[in-house]
Amino acid sequence: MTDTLNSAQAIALENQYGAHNYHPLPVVLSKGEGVYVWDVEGKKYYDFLSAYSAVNQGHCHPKIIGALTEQAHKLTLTSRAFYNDMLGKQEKYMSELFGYDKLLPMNTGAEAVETAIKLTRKWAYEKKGIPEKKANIIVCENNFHGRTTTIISFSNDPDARKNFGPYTPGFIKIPYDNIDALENAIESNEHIAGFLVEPIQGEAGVYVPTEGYLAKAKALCEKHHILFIADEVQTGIARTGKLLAVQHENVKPDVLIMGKALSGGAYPISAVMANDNIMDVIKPGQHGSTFGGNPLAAAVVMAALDVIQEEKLAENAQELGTLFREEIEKIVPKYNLLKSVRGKGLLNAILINDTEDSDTAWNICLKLRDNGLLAKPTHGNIIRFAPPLVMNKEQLLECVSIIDKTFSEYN
Ligand code: IF1
Repeated sequence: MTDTLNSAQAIALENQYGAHNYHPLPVVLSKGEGVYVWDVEGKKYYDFLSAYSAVNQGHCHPKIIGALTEQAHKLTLTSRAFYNDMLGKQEKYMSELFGYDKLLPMNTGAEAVETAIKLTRKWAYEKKGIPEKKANIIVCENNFHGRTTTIISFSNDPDARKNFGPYTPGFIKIPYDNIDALENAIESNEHIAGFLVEPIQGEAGVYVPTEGYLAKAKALCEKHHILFIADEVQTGIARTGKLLAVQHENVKPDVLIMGKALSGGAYPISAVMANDNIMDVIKPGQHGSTFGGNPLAAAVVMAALDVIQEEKLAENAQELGTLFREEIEKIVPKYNLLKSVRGKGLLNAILINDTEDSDTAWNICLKLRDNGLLAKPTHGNIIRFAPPLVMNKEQLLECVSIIDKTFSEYN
């Protein structure tokens, strides 16, 4: 079926033939370029979601697409049963850029989180001396780390976990951004192997922790010989104004998890990085995946990381993020519905003056769509705003005026 569909036809096909595991905003996109996307009727929008921070480099970045297409004509997949000429280059590139001895390449963010959990447990048994099957990993309430059965086992989101049991044991939940809670959990539980944390809780509603939280948490982990595991799948790759969000506090995780914008949205790529003393517990045949470490991903990720550095996207995110929050703060007093704005770099959220289970944020996103800006609520009263990091000042100010106009029309 290659004939062009209109929006209604495309939506009808998905409703009939697709699992209903999403409730998308009613817009059908067919083209993307930089900060813009177009629907099948040709209407142009600003993309203020960036596929949940996977398209940091902008839609269809020519350098990334060029690398993808060039490699696609050569060799796309060999499996790891053999070597390929691209993976070593990617591993060296990322080892030097992020400052770790080793990279374990995977495909999705959840796969990388699962990999980090397996790595931490194995390290705990073989290096820390925790009795087998007794390792505990501390996680935070309102976390989002993916949707596999083990990961949702430590979620407290009923939608993410209900009726998917039985659940994987070995996780201890504590409140986010609470150092005392972390210290208490470490001191009142035995066999702690790691602490898995999002430097900013994205899905929970862009919760930026108190300045110093990550550094204090890392220090506690060091003191108690516990691995500090940073999930930078959403906050990484320049999104918050630094290459990694943990760098705002000069924290070096023991285990670093990345995904999404590692590829600029052109290909599923994720990664776990650690130094040899941790990564060497994984021996041949103990972990992997069919596509993990494929040459096509390697070509894409090196181009995507080049773009981040060449176009100084972290610096741009830092500058435009500050401008965005300043400009939104100016319009907050105008609207009862507009409670506040928070975030770091170009990972921001607007809090709506309504309840979490209301549909106000959704309805506002429908109006934003009509006014040419695409965003999605994370909860009934929180709208995440995360444009591609290639946005310029004029475009950002135009988006602020679209948001202002939308709230003025909403009643
Ligand atoms: C969905 C949320 C965001 C992530 C962090 C790991 C993963 C994610 C911090 C897993 C993925 C995605 C998943 C996607 C929507 C989106 C999302 F709303 F689900 F929670 F961004 F906030 N760690 N987040 O944010 O990576 O396996 O998806 O590649 O599932 O609806 P993945």
